[in-house]
Amino acid sequence: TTLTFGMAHAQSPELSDPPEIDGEVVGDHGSHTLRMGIGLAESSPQYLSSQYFGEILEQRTDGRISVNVFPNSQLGDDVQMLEMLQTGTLDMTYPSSSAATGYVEELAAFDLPFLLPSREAAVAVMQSDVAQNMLDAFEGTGLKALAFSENGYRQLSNSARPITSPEDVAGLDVRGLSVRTMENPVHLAIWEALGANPTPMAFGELFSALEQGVVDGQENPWSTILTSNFHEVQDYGTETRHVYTPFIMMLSERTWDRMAPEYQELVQEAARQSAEYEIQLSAEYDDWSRNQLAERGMQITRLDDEQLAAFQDAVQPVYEEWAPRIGEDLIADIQQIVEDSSN
Ligand code: TF8
Repeated sequence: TTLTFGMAHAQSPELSDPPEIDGEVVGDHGSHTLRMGIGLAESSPQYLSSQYFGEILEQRTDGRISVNVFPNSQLGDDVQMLEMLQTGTLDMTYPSSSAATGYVEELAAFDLPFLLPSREAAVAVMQSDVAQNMLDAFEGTGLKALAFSENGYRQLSNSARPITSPEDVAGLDVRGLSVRTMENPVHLAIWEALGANPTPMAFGELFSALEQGVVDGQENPWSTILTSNFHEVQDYGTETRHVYTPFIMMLSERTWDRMAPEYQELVQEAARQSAEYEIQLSAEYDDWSRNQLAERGMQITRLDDEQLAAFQDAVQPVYEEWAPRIGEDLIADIQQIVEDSSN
């Protein structure tokens, strides 16, 4: 055995093994090598479940379909990679739903703050007909949307000061926090409502922007903050849980159209199975990541009910502006699913 010194921290939590792959090997319909670009690092649930997706396809086609996963935004960012899928220069990607609202506007419902109060509620919504309709609505965009999974609850990190209230974000006698957001109008509205100075930016540029102080902070799930090493350049974290962001596994429609129907069915099934696994991994990562970040020196604030309510009140204008545009009926349907899921 080799003893590794200086390994003060575990690299990942106790993670569930991927579910066993079963099912027959399907018939020979030729070979496909699928290139898949993702935003996050090799240690992320996004990467681990993408690898699992590839294993399912390899096993069930005797290696005729294989998947090469390119992590760390090395092929581009969510928005860029979606465009690459449209033109057929990339086969697959795994963006946040927030990056795809330009194709299917209804997806912006997921960007509304404090809409999904629990992971159970979020999963119920992602498995509902409402969500399936959103995936189906990609028809004709050049993108085949395969399955929803979990990016997760977004939390605020920054390098300037501990944040416990919207006033801390806005800054009374100091300047407001500059916060990097995704390139999504609802997220911009959220951070404007909180008094921040929001700056939309591609995820791939974020680490160096934080490092160089181009922005003070950003917001992402604890697991992303950890696996992207943001704690090296961000001293403070606040558990705001202000938005639950889904991921969507995406395939280029051009690639899809080149596949035999039996392969298409298999790809769809493998996407669902790996999405389920990703949600499980993401849940296992979440609290563990917050504790790891604390151990690595990030000062983490958990908000009590009153403090959380102050954030919820401050973002009410986002609903007033955006609910009519996204669709009141759609939002009501989602709220109904949330309510049913807690009974
Ligand atoms: C963001 C998103 C991203 C993911 C990933 C890069 O902040 O949360 O972390 O979509 O693909 O841009």
